[in-house]
Amino acid sequence: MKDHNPQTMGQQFGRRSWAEPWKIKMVEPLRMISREERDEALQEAGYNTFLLRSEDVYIDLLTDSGTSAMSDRQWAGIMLGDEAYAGSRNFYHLEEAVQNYYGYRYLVPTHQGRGAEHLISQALIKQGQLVPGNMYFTTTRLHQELAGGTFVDVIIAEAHDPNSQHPFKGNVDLAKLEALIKREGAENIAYISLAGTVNMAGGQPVGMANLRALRELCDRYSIRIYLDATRMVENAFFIQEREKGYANTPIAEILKEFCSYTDGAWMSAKKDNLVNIGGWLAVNHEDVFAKTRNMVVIYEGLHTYGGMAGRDMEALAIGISESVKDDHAKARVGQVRYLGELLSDWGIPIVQPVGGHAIFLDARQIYAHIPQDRFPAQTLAAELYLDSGIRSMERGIVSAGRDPKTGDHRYPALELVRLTIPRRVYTQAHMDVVAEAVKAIYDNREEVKGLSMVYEPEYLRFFQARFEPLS
Ligand code: PM9
Repeated sequence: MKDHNPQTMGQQFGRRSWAEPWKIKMVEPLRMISREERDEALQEAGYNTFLLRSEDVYIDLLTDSGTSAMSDRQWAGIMLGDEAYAGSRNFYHLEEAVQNYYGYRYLVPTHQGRGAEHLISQALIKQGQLVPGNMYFTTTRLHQELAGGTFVDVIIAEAHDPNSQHPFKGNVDLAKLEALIKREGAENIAYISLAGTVNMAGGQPVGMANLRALRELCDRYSIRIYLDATRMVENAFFIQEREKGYANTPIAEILKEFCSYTDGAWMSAKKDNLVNIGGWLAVNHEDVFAKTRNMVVIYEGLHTYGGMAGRDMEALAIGISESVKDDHAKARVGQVRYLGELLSDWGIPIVQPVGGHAIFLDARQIYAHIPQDRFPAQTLAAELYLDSGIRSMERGIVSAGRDPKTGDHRYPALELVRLTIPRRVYTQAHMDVVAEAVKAIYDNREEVKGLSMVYEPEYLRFFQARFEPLS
């Protein structure tokens, strides 16, 4: 049995205990509706947690995207919005923050991450090219496909194994990548699509040594590396914790060094950067900047706001500076880990090691009797809501979608439910309530039969698909 004494648990962070480096100034009431009402809400939502009304949710662990609590400084920044159409001073603050903390030369603001994914994919991918990367992400891969590319997974094999304890499961398999380059030719590779703390693998980090070796390999073949920096601060935390030589390096420095080995990054600022809306693309090459800066005016807005209000950009600039602080990152990952350790101590199968932003329940193991095309993870997310009002997200066969060439379901090795922890929002007591609810579902696992899909949209089906329970 592991130790859940907060005092001793904290010792892993080098002091007696960890605690959030903030106190609460404003609260929002939570509401728990009855089981009958939850049953009705779930039916209305077609057993898809994305289709629930948030008012019907008690603890919302759907996502850490846009769900952070902003600080008093960020809210003060909102009042300093310069809402000029062009040249808002808040844009220049944001540009400075990205240059200072991520180190890239040029900035193109976007309304959120997928806006930036759209620009970089359209700018860099030629029809028929391959885009190797460390595991797919839903919106990222779709934009790469819509631009004419094909994503190729070159993550290490351990990433597909929920029980592997590899400290850097987000690493690229360099031998696999080099074999692909040799087979297909470097000219047929658009760029490397590298993600920090790989979302679909369970929030698993990439090591600095792996990235340095990747850079060296890519330099030999003149291939560029673009980074999905969405949760890169959390990746930097894991490097500080696990990689030799970084224990005394501040997270901000690790982040900047990591980015320095890449040619640019896209960002969903709704995660690490602690805002409710926003995104950006930042690059080092002037030609890529010129192209994407021109495209942004077609799809997002003028190049000095890219779909954000001036006030959003100010809150984002401040959020970036707060997000890279060591205390913040330790408390953020510490809370996720607290929940993970409670669940693993009760024998509930989760992806190991616990990642940066979420606990991933292993639905394949929990519902071993439900075949993957009866959507075990979707079923588990629905059951958890029904039991406790807790909202989570499917990250398995539904999220993986269909192969655009064959039209068949993609069958990912990982069939997971994500309990995603918003930043600076819930307390340790909420985590206890969540753990107890998951335990109740786990104890009842034999009773559950699975779902059938009765409506399937063409793109990113997990957002809007509808299901019915199998009897
Ligand atoms: N991620 C998440 O809940 C939002 C909803 S699911 C599409 O995890 C990465 C690694 C993400 C991500 C969004 C995006 C897209 C890019 N990369 O949602 O458009 O996790 O801001 O960012 C979600 P936007």
